[in-house]
Amino acid sequence: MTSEPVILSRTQAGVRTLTLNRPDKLNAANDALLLTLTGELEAAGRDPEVRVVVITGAGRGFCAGQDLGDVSGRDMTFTEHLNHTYNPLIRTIRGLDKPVITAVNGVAAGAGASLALSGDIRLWAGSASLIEVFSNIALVPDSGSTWFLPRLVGYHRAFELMALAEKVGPQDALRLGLCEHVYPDESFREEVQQYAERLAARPLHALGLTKRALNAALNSTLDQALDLEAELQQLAGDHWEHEEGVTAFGARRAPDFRREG
Ligand code: T3D
Repeated sequence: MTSEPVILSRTQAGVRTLTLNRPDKLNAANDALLLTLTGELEAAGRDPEVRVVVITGAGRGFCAGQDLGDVSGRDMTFTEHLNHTYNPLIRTIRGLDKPVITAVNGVAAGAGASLALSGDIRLWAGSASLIEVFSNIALVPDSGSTWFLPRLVGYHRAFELMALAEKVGPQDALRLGLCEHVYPDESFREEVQQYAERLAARPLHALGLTKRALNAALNSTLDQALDLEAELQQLAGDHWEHEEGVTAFGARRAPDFRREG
């Protein structure tokens, strides 16, 4: 008997789409899903064909967090489990030197909410929602939610969302800065692909350095940020992409950042 893969992978026009594929459970995460997703992200990072990664969910959910059916009888402590599964996943997303889009097609709950927030760009469908559901089962928000959410909405709003586990819908998510765009359900997957292709045409090396600088700046002083910008600007300025951008500007044509330098 062959079972369905927990992660579906497809590449189109430089965009690798990784789809969480446990739709009957709203893509609740088991270890196989988490470890496979991390491995797929690492592989996408190494693959020169891939310029942008999209993470989305099959069916009506994005990710309902930890599969609660998988917890009892586990031979790991919570700490060990987080360090083995969720934490490497979130670190891989933030550390990848390619843009990662989280395409939130439906409910994102618990660690699924953290995953939804972890993308460089967060695109939501009209029926998407986010719930910091952890307190419903008397757990602490994990997988980065305590880091992402207060930076987006401030301490007090973050605490309230976590304490009351209230559902945030797309309009509130836009207002609060939890997502960049909301698209209708019917055209969501096409809109995500179009957006990702737009991003894929941008200078990949420079975007990777930009991501590195922004991630570092979230935890640095202005002086440290200025120093890192100066260092990374040298790497960007020495790269063929920069020459292509300047040449294209002078020639009054669109730059071609997809060609190999
Ligand atoms: O290392 C560690 O273990 C610690 C890490 C923790 C990380 C976490 O993520 S803790 C939080 C775990 N997640 C939850 O507590 C969420 C539980 N689910 C819900 O609260 C609700 O399902 C939703 C709000 C997400 C969606 O509600 P609704 O009404 O749209 O759907 P539903 O009917 O509740 O769920 C549909 C099916 O998915 C249902 O199965 P059934 O009855 O049709 O066979 C339901 O049991 C299943 N499902 C949903 N979430 C989970 C799940 N099955 C297993 N685990 C889930 N998390």
